[in-house]
Amino acid sequence: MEVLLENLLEAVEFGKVDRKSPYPPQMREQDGALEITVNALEAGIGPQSILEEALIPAMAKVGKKFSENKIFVPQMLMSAKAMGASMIGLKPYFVSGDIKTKGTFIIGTVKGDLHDIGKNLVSMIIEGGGWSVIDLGVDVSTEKFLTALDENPGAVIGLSALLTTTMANMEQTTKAIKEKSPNTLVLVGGAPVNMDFCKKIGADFYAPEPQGSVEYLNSIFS
Ligand code: B1M
Repeated sequence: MEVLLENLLEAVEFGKVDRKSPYPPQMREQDGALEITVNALEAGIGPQSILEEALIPAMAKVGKKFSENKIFVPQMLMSAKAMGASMIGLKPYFVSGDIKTKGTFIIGTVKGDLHDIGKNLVSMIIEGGGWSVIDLGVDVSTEKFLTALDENPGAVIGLSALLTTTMANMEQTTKAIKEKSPNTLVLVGGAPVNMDFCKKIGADFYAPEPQGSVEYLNSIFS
């Protein structure tokens, strides 16, 4: 049983999606996250254990290696793909409520901004950290964030911006969220954003990379 969880952790950490995937070369001909998850469920390993003992630690390792510049965007995307393959098997348990998440994280790239590569990485690392993620996509209006918050009371909001011109929209959205719901946590990030800007607009936390965001969330919702 433990071997399956160890193998799954390794498959996600190194981005082995399924058996037929040629990546990474050193794991060729081995089962990937897809098959190992099916085998683990069939062996009676609970979905919560799969999440907590394999996927979350795998993504924590990936996030740490990325923040230490030991791996780069392509490797991170392969790990995201592998995690996605595992999640296919776990999805029914999320839907039925058999898997408990730490909370809901609503993320989007702010209005006027179409950059989504960084936002997708943040989304994936936070999901891998045990959160239920609602990804609103790109060019997300303030109204759309507010509606999503109405539908998911208690959720944390994450805003991404890559353009200096759209940082103004990040400020507008943050202010609207805080006005409507002062206790809602707002996390911000993206290349032109920094901690000074975060404080100036009244957001709660800025992280330069995804791992910082998930560590902040874990410190608050442990
Ligand atoms: Co655009 N673009 N782009 N672009 N683009 C930049 C951002 C730019 C710096 C390039 C440049 O001029 N050197 C520049 C911005 C200049 C500025 O504002 N100061 C720029 C521009 C000007 C533009 C257009 C205006 C170009 C034009 O049309 N004239 C246009 C704008 C379109 C729009 O958004 N309305 C545009 C368009 C595009 C493409 C569509 C072609 C494409 C985006 C494709 C896509 O995302 N699907 C694109 C790309 C790829 C880039 C660059 C080259 C790469 C961005 C990226 O994906 N980086 C970028 C130049 C560069 O950065 N070298 C550039 C990789 C990604 C992993 O990093 O997004 O920073 P990043 O995310 C990081 C962190 O920032 C952090 O975690 C991630 C992982 O570490 N993070 C968070 C991000 N969000 C976070 C949220 C958090 C926490 C952390 O909490 C919630």
